[in-house]
Amino acid sequence: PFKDLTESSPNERLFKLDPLGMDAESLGRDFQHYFAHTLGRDRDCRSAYYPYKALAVSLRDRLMERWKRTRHAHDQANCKRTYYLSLEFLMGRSLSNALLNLGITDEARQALYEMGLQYEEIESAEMDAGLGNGGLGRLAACFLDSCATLQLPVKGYGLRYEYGMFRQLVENGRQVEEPDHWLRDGNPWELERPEYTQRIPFGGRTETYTDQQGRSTQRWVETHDVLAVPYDIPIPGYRNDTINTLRLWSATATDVFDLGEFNAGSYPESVAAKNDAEHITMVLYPNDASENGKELRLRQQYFLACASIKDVIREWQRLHGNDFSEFADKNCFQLNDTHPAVSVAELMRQLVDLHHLEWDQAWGITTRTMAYTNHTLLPEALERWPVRLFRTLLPRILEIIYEINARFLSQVASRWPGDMDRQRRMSLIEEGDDPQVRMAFLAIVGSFSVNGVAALHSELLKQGLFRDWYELWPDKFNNKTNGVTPRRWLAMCNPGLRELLDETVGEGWVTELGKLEQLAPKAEDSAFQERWDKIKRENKARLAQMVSSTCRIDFPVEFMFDVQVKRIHEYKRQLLNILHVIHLYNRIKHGDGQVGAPRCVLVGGKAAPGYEIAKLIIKLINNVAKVVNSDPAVTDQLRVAFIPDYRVSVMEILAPGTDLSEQISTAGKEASGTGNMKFMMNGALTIGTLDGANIEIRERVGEENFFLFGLTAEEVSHMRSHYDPDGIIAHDEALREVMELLECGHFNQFEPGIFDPIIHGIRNPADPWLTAADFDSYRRAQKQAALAYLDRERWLRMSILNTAHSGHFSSDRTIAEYRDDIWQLKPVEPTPYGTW
Ligand code: GL9
Repeated sequence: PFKDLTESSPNERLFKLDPLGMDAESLGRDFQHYFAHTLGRDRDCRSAYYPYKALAVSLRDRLMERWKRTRHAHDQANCKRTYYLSLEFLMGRSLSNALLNLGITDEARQALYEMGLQYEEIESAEMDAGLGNGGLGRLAACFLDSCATLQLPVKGYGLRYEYGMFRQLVENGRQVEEPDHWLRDGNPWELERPEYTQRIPFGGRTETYTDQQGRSTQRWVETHDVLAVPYDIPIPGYRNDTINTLRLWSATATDVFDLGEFNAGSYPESVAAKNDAEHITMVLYPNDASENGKELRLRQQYFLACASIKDVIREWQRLHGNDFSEFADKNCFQLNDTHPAVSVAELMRQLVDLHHLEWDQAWGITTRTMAYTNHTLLPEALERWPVRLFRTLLPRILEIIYEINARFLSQVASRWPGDMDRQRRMSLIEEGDDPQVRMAFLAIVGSFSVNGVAALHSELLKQGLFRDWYELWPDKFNNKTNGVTPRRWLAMCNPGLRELLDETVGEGWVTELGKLEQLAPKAEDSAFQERWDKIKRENKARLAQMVSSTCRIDFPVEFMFDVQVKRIHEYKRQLLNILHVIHLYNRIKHGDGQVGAPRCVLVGGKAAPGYEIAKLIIKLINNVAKVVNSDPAVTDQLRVAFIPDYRVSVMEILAPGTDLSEQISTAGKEASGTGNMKFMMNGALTIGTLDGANIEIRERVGEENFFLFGLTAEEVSHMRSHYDPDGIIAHDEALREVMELLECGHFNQFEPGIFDPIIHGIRNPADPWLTAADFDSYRRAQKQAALAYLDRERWLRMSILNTAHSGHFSSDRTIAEYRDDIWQLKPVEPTPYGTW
């Protein structure tokens, strides 16, 4: 639809922009222009949204030229590139992050101040981009920040969901979900790129035909195509002029003209088909760690894989024509869990069917290009898709998976002749009444690298879930312990601490977090402790302000702030936390003064809408909170709140104001955790099990600065056969009293029996989460923490040491490992101004 300009000579001035001013004055000028002229607002504007938008667009202008120079540099360098394929990118807000990374936070504040506007208010007018469920999606966002900061040619590929993670309301103590129509008022951070639209096939059938060279080949025909339109989001590096790209695909119908002709005489049906197409990117699936075989979800996965690979190959052909011989040396796809694993078969399809490579050459390219990250050990989270679904939705992909499987199984047969059980175990197809495609196995055969996300997790993968595969290909397996970006999770969210760190160790810590080690000698310095304490109290006051306005509960800053925020899931054991709260309540009621420091317990997180027991745990937390907070005999020792709608922007206030971080999953279940790292960086102490990255956190900070409790992963797996919760409860007075309160209906006086499923779960010998088994050890560790908190100097020293030793958990370290061990990437500087 666009006129081809290549014959005319374009006006160079159109393509060479002058650098825009980064000072308060030029920012203010642009702000006023957008506010008054583009958005058409004036002094009567009551909403913070328009000032937000005016500032966002002024900033976007300043990103744009750097963005183009980064793209140009990547083209010129003809360098190797990585594509991070993920169904989730939990970006949160962009404004403060862009200001921080461009280095103009103070200038923007100044410009607004001069117009009588308050930065904080404007910043909070931005909606969170909640295109993810939890840790896995937020990890993808942290990784993009680190890739841009390390100037690596890495592009994110994801979906532009019209509705992100649902908004959580709490009504009568229960979770209520509301759709999150985050794009309703527009999104100033995205740039639509209709010129790079791709066509995605679904349905139809396959047939054999003879090509021009006389070869018999398969083709996929009579497909119902959907269009994928890309929207680009700029990802600024930290003060280095690099702007990388997150490309999100949006589904639209092929034009109505086509539809009308195809479905002549059935206009309403054609319009319905248009709707069907657009449903693909309508909504994020809100399931944490468990899939339910919904066709729409498989459509989303294939849509992402097909569009992204076509986009990469289009770019490849623009630079290299039809020569794919160096494709694998120049491209790498990192699969964020099995969600995009269909990419293995799709890359094969495009190479063989669309670009006419031989199978063996295409397989060589695929298996040198794909890398897979596993994020969970929970067996129920392992994706399997019914073969029948593939047959109707993606018939050509199913044939390719069968072919990959046949060739793979013959490899297994020659390595272990006659071992039929192993062939059955390792087959990509799980046989049965309703045969299934095992997506994790497809990811492993198709990849040259398979990694877990913490040391323990990577070990358990090799010994358990992927044991057979580790025996076959030991060199594929590796560990990449997760990390979080110190830009958002320290410099941006904790400005008070940032200043102190700048002054103490120099500003370099923001990109070299290891420099925080220089804080360690200061941990004993009482003047330094005073300053540390003052900053923490200010952050606690900010946290308390939020709790007060959203929950109507007062959190006194002298109390210990004890926080557990994450998805609500049985393995994460929010239940263990609340049992301990009941225990404290019981002790205080009985006049036991020795509970240590007074504390405020805060819990937050969303439950998957269909996960009934998780939703009931939310109800229990709220009911316990109500009883505790309304009892004047305990409120000077204990307060409890459930914070609704936990999300990235809420964590930005919680992490800096937390004293004690709850990381209490059943050992062997939490692959890594990343919230644990955000709290540690901000000087919280951890109470935790030997699970996921907790183990590495404790190793770094030292056992004396970490409150450890609970069974080990090994003990957990041995406990299985002889677990006797009733026996444990009978012999543990504290737990017995807690259970009595729960069982007599103390927290549900007017709702008899509602917590029975929770009570039965705790008393069930088959309880996989072993809540009763860890209670006593947890209670003791909590007591240690509460006593330690009373010793101000000791606590402050431990707090400082937590920040000091958190350098390892920067996602810059994680990404440097991916870069060196998996991606083999070199950094690229953006092309300087005025040279192209
Ligand atoms: C998760 C793991 O459960 C976490 O332990 C891990 O830190 C992250 C990132 O590697 O991945 N896997 C997973 O499915 N989720 C994780 O958080 N779930 C969600 O993102 C909701």
